Amino acid sequence: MLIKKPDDVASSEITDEKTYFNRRSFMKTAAVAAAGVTAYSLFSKKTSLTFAQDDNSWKPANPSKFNTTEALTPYKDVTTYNNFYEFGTDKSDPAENAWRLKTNPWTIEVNGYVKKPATYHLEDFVKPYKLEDRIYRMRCVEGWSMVIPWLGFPLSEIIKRVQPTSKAKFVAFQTLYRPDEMIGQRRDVLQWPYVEGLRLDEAMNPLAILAVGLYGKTLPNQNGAPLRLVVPWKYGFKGIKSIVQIRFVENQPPTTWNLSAPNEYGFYSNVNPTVDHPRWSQARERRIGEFFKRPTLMFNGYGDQVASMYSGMDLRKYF
Ligand SMILES: Nc1nc2c(c(=O)[nH]1)N[C@H]1C(S)=C(S)[C@@H](COP(=O)(O)O)O[C@H]1N2
Ligand SMILES: [Mo]
Repeated sequence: MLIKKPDDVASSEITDEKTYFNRRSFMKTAAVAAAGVTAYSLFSKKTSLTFAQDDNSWKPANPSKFNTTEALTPYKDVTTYNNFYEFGTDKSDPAENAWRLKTNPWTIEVNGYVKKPATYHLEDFVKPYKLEDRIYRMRCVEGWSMVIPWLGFPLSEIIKRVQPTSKAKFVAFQTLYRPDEMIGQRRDVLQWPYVEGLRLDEAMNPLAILAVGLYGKTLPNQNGAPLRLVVPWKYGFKGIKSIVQIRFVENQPPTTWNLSAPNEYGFYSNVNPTVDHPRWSQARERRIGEFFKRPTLMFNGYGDQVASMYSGMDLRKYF
């Protein structure tokens, strides 16, 4: 990770206390990253990757009304048990390989059916928004779950800013393609770049956020730095990482896991314990850190906020 000297921090990055890319949070992040690197060098790879992060005492600085009160998954698990195939297919690969990703400078292209298409520097893209700590249940299609305190802002804020036209019905997202750094992209395990999509009303739902951090700090690369999608009522794979393009389109866009195995992964991918994956049940899940499985909740427990978007839809057909 590139750690800038204070003098190198551009004035455009210095904003008010409530916004994110300010000098102080940047410096805190740099300190944590440095501590992680130091600890990392003490231990052998794949065994104990430790961070200067006190899991039990952490409290959200800007809590959201949507937060679950369930126990947080420890920082170490959130940042070492990952799916990010751009860095390899093992759970431990992203933590081991994602340091290669250069996240600064970073640009995000917004295009398609919008009144204000633009290419933004990350700092300009996120600067207007107040960040919240969003403590969400996350459920992977593989049958495990975590409770993660994301730091982010509603995706709807970006959508309002760029002003979709009446033709825009879906939002399509794309991850960076850079095989020099994303070494998993040198193999054809998936079609690169990774792509995902949401219907426009799903994207406008207040639960859908763009995350720039977790546990109050910038996102570790393995979790999708510098900017990733989080949609807590859907399986984890909808939460596309390291986003470089957001496109407003008329028709349902292709999605990576649907391209890879169309009978196993649909476009909607709502967490639904009554629709089994063709190769395993989705009725239960193992919360990382717990021994016994627990029942999976419809829409991952977010039905009150999202079920109305799917009324009248056959969720077995539109899985
Ligand atoms: N670009 C990209 N985004 C991705 C993935 C991926 O392989 N590549 N994996 C997805 C899957 S399957 C899951 S479960 C979540 C995992 O996010 P986490 O590692 O931050 O918990 O990221 C999703 N986003
Ligand atoms: Mo997943």
